[in-house]
Amino acid sequence: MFASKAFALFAAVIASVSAAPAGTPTTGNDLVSRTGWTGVTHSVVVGRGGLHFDPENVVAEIGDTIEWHFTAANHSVAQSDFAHPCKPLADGTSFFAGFLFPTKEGQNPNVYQITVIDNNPIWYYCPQTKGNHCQMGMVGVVNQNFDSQNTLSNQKVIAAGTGVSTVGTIQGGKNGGFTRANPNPNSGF
Ligand SMILES: *[C@@H]1O[C@H](CO)[C@@H](O)[C@H](O)[C@H]1NC(C)=O
Ligand SMILES: [Cu+2]
Repeated sequence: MFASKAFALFAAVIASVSAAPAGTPTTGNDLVSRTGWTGVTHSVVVGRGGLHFDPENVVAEIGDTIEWHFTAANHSVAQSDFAHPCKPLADGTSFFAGFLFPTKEGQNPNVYQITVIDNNPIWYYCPQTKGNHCQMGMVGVVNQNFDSQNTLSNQKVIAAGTGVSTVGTIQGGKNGGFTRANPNPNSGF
């Protein structure tokens, strides 16, 4: 029952992703004009060192860009919240990069970017279900609240006990995420 529901979600995701071809900015540019663009980009390398985001903890200002570079395997990036890792946000506003970055070696020619629109922590995960990447600790955060118990190590404990990962159906979400050709090939390396 659960598995077929997850499959239906994946089918919906694939349909929505193909409607927004790789390299086509969608809502990202609108967000930049609304938040004010700082010109600062934080690169995160996906899959370096195994099931890991590197760095997995980023501190960013409003208007900064977070840019994920995908190395070998078939990873993605999706937004969750601290209490519910490996799942999209309940209100449907998560970003999800899609499974558009399968890579045999080196890094994928495309990156995925979001814009930081407020000071709230942004928790995210790799939703790859083959190998349970999120449950294995493939989670990351932007602007963690360092004064709270919501730490990355606690997030990994909750993720380890979470059932099969699911994803939302939109690529951009409230952070205006979009896929584009890699503008900074060596950034993060
Ligand atoms: C990547 O992973 C997704 C989700 O598991 C899967 O649907 C897709 O077929 C995979 N792509 C490749 C090229 O292996
Ligand atoms: Cu992964």
